[in-house]
Amino acid sequence: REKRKSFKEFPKQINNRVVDAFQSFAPFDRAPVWMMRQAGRYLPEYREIKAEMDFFATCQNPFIAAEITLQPTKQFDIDAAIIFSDILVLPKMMGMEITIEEKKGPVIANPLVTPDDIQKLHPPNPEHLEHVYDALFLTRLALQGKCNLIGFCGAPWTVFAYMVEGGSSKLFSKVKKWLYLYTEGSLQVLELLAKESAKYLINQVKQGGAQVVQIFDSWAGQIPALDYIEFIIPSLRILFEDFKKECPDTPLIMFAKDQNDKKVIIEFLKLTYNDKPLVDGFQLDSNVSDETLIKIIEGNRTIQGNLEPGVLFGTPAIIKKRISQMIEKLQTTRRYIVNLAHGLTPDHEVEKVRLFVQESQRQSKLYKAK
Ligand code: 1CP
Repeated sequence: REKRKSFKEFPKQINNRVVDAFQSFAPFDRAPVWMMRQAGRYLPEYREIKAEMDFFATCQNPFIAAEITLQPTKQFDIDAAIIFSDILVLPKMMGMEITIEEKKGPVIANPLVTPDDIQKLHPPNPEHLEHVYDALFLTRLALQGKCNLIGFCGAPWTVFAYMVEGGSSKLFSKVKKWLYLYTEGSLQVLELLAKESAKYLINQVKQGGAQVVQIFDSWAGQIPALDYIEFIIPSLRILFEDFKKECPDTPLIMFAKDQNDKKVIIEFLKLTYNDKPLVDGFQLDSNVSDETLIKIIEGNRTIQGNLEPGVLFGTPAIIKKRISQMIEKLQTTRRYIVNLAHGLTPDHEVEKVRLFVQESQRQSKLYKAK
């Protein structure tokens, strides 16, 4: 940590494809490729580490977190590493008692039940997040410029949903009750999370060396576009603006899963600071309409996505066909990053994932040459 704080310069960037995908003038041989949840239980080398350690313990040990982050970069020729951590690390440091359980996923012992519980929340002690910046720093050094490094956080709405539901949910009825009944309290928590998330991302960039950041709003699609625009985008705006004031040149990717309605995208496109976009790119799920794509391309923003991860359970023939269709559709812009529509899961096979990476690169090159 001492070394990190007095550090001056990272290794020269050899492969900058992901960052370049945010600039139309950068040279282009093929689209970059990385995958959400590329570090995780489908990798035997991850399971080996996890067999002996609790999930948050792996996140909190910078050396282990960096090692897990690097695992997929050793398996595949990918263009980005995403730091191994979780969207629940931040609320854990703000007073929520969170554990990750084997079959259940996240479990929160003290969820927010009524607005009186908001008092339980406090800004994180900055010391308690330093391990994330340490892990990023170690990863960035170890990558030696061979690919870009991505930092991330959960979006306020998705993190709030876990804080209220107490874990994973099917109905999201508790958080919906909060939003429509305790609206004022909900907006207060969303704003607090937005401000703390911005600081967290700024530190990931300035202290850890993250080169791009992504915001995961995995449960964005649980409410209609109207409510997302009225209640959720204002807190996201605070997050984006606070971040861009400090890191104007770091690309920001928004993932509002199942919320790619054209109306929502237009709201995101309108958000600017000093005449520069606040959202530089959109991670898209597989249900995106042509209208939405056109808006993003006209707005000169980057597209990331969007192969349904289930396709990778299929035969090589269907995997190749769906990749080809995705590239024909999305690589019409130079600002394109190949990814899945959502994360890899423990049942994915390493060889199919390898086929996805190799085939995407091959077809992207061919398409470009056309
Ligand atoms: O490789 C990577 O992508 C980096 C690591 C990463 C990321 C980006 C992890 C590790 N989690 C996340 C983000 C995250 N965490 C999201 C947003 C992305 C998404 O929608 O998938 C969400 C919703 C979570 C919450 C969470 N944490 C879940 C999902 C539960 C649910 O409600 O469906 C789970 C299972 C966790 C624990 C977790 N985080 C990461 C891993 C590898 C795991 C599994 C732990 C294990 O059993 O090994």
